[in-house]
Amino acid sequence: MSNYHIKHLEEYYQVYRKSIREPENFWEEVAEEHFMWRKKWDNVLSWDFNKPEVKWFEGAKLNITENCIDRHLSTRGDKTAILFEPNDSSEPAEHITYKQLHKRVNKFANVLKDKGIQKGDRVCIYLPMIPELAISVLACARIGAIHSVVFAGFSSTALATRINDSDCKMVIASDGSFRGSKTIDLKGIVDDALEDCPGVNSVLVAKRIHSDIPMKEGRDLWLQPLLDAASDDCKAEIMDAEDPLFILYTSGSTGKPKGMVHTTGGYMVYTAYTFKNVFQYTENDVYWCTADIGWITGHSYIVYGPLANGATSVMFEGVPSYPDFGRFWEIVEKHKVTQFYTAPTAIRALAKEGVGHLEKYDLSSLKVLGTVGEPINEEAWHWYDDNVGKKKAPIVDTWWQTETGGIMITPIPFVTPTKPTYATLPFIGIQPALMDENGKEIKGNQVDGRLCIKFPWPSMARTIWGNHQRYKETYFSAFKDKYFTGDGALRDEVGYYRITGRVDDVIIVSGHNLGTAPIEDAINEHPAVAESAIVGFPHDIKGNALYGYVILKDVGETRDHNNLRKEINQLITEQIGPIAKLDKIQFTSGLPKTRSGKIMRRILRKIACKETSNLGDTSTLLNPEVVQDIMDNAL
Ligand code: 7RM
Repeated sequence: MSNYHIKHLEEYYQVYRKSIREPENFWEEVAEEHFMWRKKWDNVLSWDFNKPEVKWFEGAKLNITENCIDRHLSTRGDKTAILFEPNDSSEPAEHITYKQLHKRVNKFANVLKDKGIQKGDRVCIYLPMIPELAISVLACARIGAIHSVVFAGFSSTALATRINDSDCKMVIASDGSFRGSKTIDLKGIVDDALEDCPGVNSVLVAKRIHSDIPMKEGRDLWLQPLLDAASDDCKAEIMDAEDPLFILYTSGSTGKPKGMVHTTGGYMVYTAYTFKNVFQYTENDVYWCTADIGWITGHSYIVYGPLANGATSVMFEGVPSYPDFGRFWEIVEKHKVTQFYTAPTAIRALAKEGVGHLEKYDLSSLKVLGTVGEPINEEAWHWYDDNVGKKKAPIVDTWWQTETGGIMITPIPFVTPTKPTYATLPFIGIQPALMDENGKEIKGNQVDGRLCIKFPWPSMARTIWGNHQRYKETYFSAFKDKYFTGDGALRDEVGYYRITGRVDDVIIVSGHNLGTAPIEDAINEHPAVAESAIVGFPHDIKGNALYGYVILKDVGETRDHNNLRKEINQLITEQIGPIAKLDKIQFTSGLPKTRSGKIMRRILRKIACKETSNLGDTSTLLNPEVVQDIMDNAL
């Protein structure tokens, strides 16, 4: 029996059982049969969630780019690997074949080497969704450099924090980017960030918008002439399975962003295996994930997972609304897209525009639809199913995290019967558990609790860069011997899971995970602000929007409140990015606090959500009188 491609529900249960009973044998077989190793492992798995330490395929040697590129050259050399669709629909799409990708990655890798980048060095990539982004990621992997991609919508302050945290030597950027009708001065943002980054000694700049930008002598270099001069032959660095492949930052509820570290062998095996099954990918399919490579979804399911399977992966530079809300469907028709993977926030935004845009295009190529990033509400699920998939393309609601590296709970299309708003069943090898507040596992069905994972899977993050203690505290301390996801979930009568959202303070706005702490930090920098707290409240399109409670320093502050609101949002834009702007700002005289001084966000959340009939236990409040005041003045 081939375990690699699951085609029936019976087979799913059979393979799932095997993956739980004999995880090592199971993953060893998958790894052995479907990948290219320079040397096989000495040991499949060793683990200890208490330390915590997890190692998969220890002792094995490989290079992930040989698996994603070289091994396809003889069979798929002229097949499109990356299909680049530009922001402007009148600019032609670019089909990059596996052979061309091989050459371009090798050239880029040689440029990196020539500029002094060595195995283990960190390279920050701050690029829009242009081919150079995927190519630079792979070029780093080719030479064993650790890439740290920072989403090119982050501000200079956010970029600088990430560059410094992982001590990046180099930044790869572009002169600017196109986003719909706008152009963005990315290089200017990089220049600002680098004022505070003494460790960066070179910046490679790709030309995208052809703007006349300042280049700093001795630091900044145009990329293209270097690529032109470089050899297209670069031997792949042989890596250990547990060598770091990349760092990707994710924001938490407190403190600075966490640099999640993913390693090479297990990440490759799991992203490739999930990609094949969750999208039922077959040889002539054209797969499109609309995420940005700046997020984990792009790393795992635009670059590594698809390329490891020799797939054609679409990379779209633009936005769903430009030149109009038909753009996604135009692209589906033009490239005959077979699998389409997007986020609930995009689905809601498209649904709001009606079906007129859809009707203009032929979507009959679509076989599988995917969603990821936040819980999908029932209305959006049905809109997607009825109008995009015409009830013929199953929806895979895929639950996973930056930390998990790959998809964890999901239907397998044509295999698992779907159910609106349910991510359904654990993927092969995944052992979920629901826990109660006392740390006991809740068995049986029709229950809800905190979602944990009981056993390691190959693509789990191994640590937080530079802070293993925080890794332990954040993920392995709430529940003994379990990985805690931070999400709540319920399990229905047949064992299907529905993810109900974060139980901590991360708020997901338009699919972006925003920690409350850094946003509050930005607000508090305003000279008139004393203190602030932000919470999420439901929003039709964004899923959640941000509501800020702000205490002004001077009670008699006479300045116009609307001006203050603008200034606060301006500060947030500068420090974090426009995505974190507040939709509502309420000025208040106090915040509900516990005796130990912690803000009771639960109460603020209820007020923001207009659910004030039952505020829950307020007995630990230091200042109950402010609650009524906040309710009376709620927006
Ligand atoms: C892939 C990604 C992770 C958080 C996660 C959840 C939420 C993601 C779903 C979902 C309900 C889903 N990585 N989440 N997918 N909630 N249903 N299908 O999004 O690190 O950026 O976010 O996103 O809360 O913990 S992430």
